[in-house]
Amino acid sequence: MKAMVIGAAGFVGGYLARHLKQELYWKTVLTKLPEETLNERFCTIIDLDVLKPDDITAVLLEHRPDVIFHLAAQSSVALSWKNPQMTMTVNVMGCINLLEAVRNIEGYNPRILLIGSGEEYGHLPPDVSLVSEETPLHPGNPYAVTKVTQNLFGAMYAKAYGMEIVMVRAFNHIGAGQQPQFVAADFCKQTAEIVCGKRENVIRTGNLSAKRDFTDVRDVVRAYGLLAQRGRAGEIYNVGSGKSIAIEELLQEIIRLSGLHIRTETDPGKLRPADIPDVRADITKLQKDTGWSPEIPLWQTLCEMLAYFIKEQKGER
Ligand code: A2R
Repeated sequence: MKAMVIGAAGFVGGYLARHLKQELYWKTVLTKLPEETLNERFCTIIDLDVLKPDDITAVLLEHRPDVIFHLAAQSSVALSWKNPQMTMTVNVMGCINLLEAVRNIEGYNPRILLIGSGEEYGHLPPDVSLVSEETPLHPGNPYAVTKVTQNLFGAMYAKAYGMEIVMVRAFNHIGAGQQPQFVAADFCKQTAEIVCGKRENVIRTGNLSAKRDFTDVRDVVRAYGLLAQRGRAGEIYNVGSGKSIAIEELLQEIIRLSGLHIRTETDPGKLRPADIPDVRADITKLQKDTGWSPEIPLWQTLCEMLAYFIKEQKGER
C-alpha cells in the first residue's frame, strides 16, 4: 500500500507519517518535511503547494498513491478571522485542486481522506452537547465554514463521480509538538515556564467552564489509518473521545502533574464571546465501521506535553 500525506510538516502530519511507517508499513509520500527525518525506504519527501493544480497532477502521476490523506490547511481559527480570504483559498481551493487532479487522471481512483473539524457543528442549541454526524451544522467562524465547504465538496465528488472520498470531523486533538495557540498546549507551556523559573507563579486562562472533547493525536492518526481502510466512501465520520471535560479540569490536571502550587488568573484577552458551553463527539459510526477506540489516557498525553515544553525551556530540544 502506498500513501501520500499532504501537509505532513504540520502537527498531525508528523504523527500520521510515523504511524503509517511504523505500524501500517505503508510506503509514504510526504509533502514538506516532517519534524524528524523518516527512513527513506518508506518515505519520499516532496514539496507540494496545493494551490498549484499542475504540480498536484504531476506528483500524483509520478507516485500514484493508493491512499491520500489531505491535511494541508490554514488550521488556525484566530488567523481565519484575520484572513478569511487566505483561509478559504487554502482550505477550499486547495481541496478542489486535489479532487480535480485525481478526477482527471484516467483509471485512477485512490482512497482520499479529507480532514474537517468538530468546529463545523458550531453553535449548538442549549440542550445539545453530544453531536452525531447528522447534527445540523452552524459554523461560527471562517475556519469552520471552510471545513464545512471542503467536506461538502468531498461528499458531492464522491456521489457525482464515484470517487473513494471519506470525510472526517476531528474534535480537539492534543500532543507533544502542538502550537501553544491551542488551550492544552498553552497551559502546558505556561506551566513549563513556571517549572523552569522563567515566569511568575500564575497561569493566565480564558473561559474555564467550557467543556471540550480531547483525544491524543496518536489515537487520532490511528483512526485516520482505519478510516482510510474501512471508512465508507461519501460518508462523514466524527473522530473524538466521546467524552468532554471542563477546561478547568484539564488545567488542574496539568498543575497537579507539575507538582507545584500554581495560581490561575483570567485573561480577558483569552475570553471568547459566545463560547460553546459543552460539546462532545458521538463516535458510534466510527466505532461501528472501524472498531476504533481511543487508548491513550488524557493524563499521559498532558504529562508528555508538559515534558516537551520543559525540555524546550531548558534548550534541550
Ligand atoms: O503553512 P505551513 O508551511 O506550516 O504548511 C502547512 C500546510 N499547508 C500547505 N501545504 C501545501 N500547500 C499549501 N498551500 C499549504 N498551506 C498550508 O498544511 C502545514 O504543514 C499543514 C497543516 O498543518 P497544521 O497547521 O499544523 O495543522 P494540523 O494541526 O496538523 O491539522 C491537520 C488537519 C488540518 O486540515 C486541520 O484543519 C485539521 O487537521 O484539524
